[in-house]
Amino acid sequence: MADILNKWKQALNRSSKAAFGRLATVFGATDIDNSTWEDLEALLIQADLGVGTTQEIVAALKKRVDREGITSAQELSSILREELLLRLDPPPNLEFSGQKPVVILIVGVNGSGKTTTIAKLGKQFSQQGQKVLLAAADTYRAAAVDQLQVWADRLFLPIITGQPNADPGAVAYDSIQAGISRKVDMVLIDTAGRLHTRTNLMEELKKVHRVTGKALEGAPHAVWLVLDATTGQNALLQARAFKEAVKVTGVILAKLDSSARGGMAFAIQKELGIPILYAGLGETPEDLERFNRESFVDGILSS
Ligand SMILES: Nc1nc2c(ncn2[C@@H]2O[C@H](COP(=O)(O)OP(=O)(O)OP(=O)(O)O)[C@@H](O)[C@H]2O)c(=O)[nH]1
Ligand SMILES: [Mg+2]
Repeated sequence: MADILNKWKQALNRSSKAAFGRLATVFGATDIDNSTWEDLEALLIQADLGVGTTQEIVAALKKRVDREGITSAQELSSILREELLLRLDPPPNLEFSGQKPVVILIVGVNGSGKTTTIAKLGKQFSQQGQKVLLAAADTYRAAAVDQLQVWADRLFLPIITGQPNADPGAVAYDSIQAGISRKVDMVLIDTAGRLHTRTNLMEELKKVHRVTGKALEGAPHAVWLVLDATTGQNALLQARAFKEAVKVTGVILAKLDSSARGGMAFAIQKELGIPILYAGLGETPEDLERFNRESFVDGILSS
C-alpha cells in the first residue's frame, strides 16, 4: 500500500510542484484576506481545473470559511482537500458480468498513449487470470501494428493484425470472431489516433464501433478514451467529441507522471460525467493504476 502511495506521489511530482505546489504560499499566509482568494483562484485555474470548477470550489470554500469561522489560511488547505475529493467520483465497478468475450474499444487523439495503455491493460488483465486477445485495428501506419505486436510478444499475449491499410472495422470484426472461437475473456481493440475535429476520421471510428456490434451483440461493452494528461483543457474538448461519436464509457488519464496540469481530471468529471478509470504513471507495462481519488488529490497537494 505504501508503495502504491509513493508511486502516485512520485508520478504526480510535476503537478504538485507546479500550480498545486504554489498553494503552499497561499496557505502560508497568516490570515485569509482578499488576496488569498485571488491567489487560490489563479492557481486552481493554472492547474487546469477549468474556470467553472475553480469558481465552484472557491465559492464552496468561502461559504465554509464563513460558517465554520475559519480565519487562518493554513486551515484552508484541509478543506480544499475535502472539496477536491468531493468532485471526483469513487472508482466504478469494472466487473462485466456474463459477457464473453468482453470487447473494449480504445480510442483517442494521436499519440495520447492508446497502444501503450493496451499493453498495460493486457498485462494487468492477464495477471488477473483473464484470457486476453489484442486487436491491432490501427491499420494506417505499418509501424502502429508493429508496435502492438512487439508488446504482444513481450507480454506473451495473442494478437490479431490486419494488412497495412486494411479496413479497421474488418480487423475489429475478425478479432472478435477470433475471440469468440478461441473462448477468450477479453478483446482489447487498438484504434488509430485521430483528431476529434476530423469529421471523416470520427465517422470511421463510428463505423468501427458499429461493426463490433455486428460481430457480437452488445459489443463494444466499453469504450475507453485515452487522454494525455499533459494536454490540459483541450482534453475536455476531445472527451466531449469522442463521447458524442462513440459513447465513451470511461477515461484513462495517460502520462499523469509527465503532467503539471492534472487538474483537468476535475473538469472532465464535472462537465462530462465520464468516470476516470485508470491513470498512466509511466512508460512501462507496470505503470497503470486504477484511478484512486485519494491518492490523486494527496499526490497533487503534496509538496
Ligand atoms: N511518461 C509516460 N509516457 C507514456 C504514458 N503512456 C504512454 N506514454 C508514451 O507516450 C508515447 C505515445 O504512446 P502510444 O501508446 O504510442 O500512443 P498512441 O495513442 O497509441 O499513439 P498513436 O497510435 O500514434 O495515436 C510513447 O512514447 C509512450 O511511451 C504514461 O503513462 N507516461
Ligand atoms: Mg497507437
